[in-house]
Amino acid sequence: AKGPSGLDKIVLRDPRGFTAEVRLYGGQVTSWKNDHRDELLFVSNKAIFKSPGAIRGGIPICFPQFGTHGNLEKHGFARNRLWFIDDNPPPLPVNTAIKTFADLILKPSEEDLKIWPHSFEFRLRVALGPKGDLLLTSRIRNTNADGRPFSFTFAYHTYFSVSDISEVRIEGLETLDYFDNLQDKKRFTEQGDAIVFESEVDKIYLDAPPKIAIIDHEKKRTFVLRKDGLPDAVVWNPWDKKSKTIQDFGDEEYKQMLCVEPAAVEKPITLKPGEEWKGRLELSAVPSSYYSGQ
Ligand code: TA6
Repeated sequence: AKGPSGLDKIVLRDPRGFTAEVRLYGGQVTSWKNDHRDELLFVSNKAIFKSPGAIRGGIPICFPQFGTHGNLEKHGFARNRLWFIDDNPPPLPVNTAIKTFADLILKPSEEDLKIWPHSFEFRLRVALGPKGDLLLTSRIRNTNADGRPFSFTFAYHTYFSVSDISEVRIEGLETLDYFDNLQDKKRFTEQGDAIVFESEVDKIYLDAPPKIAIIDHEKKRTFVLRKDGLPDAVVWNPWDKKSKTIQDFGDEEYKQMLCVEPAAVEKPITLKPGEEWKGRLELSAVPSSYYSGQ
């Protein structure tokens, strides 16, 4: 799936060897590697990188609808559209340490307007931070000419690469309320300590804190997620049975992945014409010994 420029992806490189790759198809980050060339995001061996489906892995963008919370196709249409590169993006703030970034834009086609009758401009900035952090900023603007507001739900459906799902725990979500997709989207309160995995999980944690950690004991690696503008956090692992029903996903791959997805689901975002919403995600991967938990 190539854009008009003939490109299918942009590769960002920082001087210390971190890299990130973002595809025009879906505006989707499909690789983020540290200075040892370790892949930090999960992408399925069965992933298909072209229309009509979404790419199984990396960071699909769910917009203008998360999941089945509305009557659009599941997770909205942004993840299976061709975005374009902004060759002349607005500059970075003056005193930022970021040097490497790319801006992708999605605007609705005539066909999209039939599905979701709202004019918008979605600008996704993907950047590598000074320590190799992966920074995603989404700016969504209502460009309706006739004064109509619109509402949407959203998620960065992030697939992390982990050594073994049984050796992983999440910190930051304990004691929160969540909707459980496996139990008719009913509301519960998390009772345990840190979140660990021994069966299928599909939950939307509500009003999650701005910082969440994924601790991979076997790899001795901790992912730190920082989010802004995105109150909720979805956690998903399909486990063995569900995996077999997903065509573009290997039967055993659930062991090597975990989705933790900063999102705005419970309370949709509403924008009046001319208004803009901003949702940010910052990811860093650090040796667990550096992570103090604070
Ligand atoms: O974010 C979790 C979820 O909504 C799950 O319900 C699960 O189905 C997953 O997303 C993947 O959805 P997809 O449409 O990409 O197969």
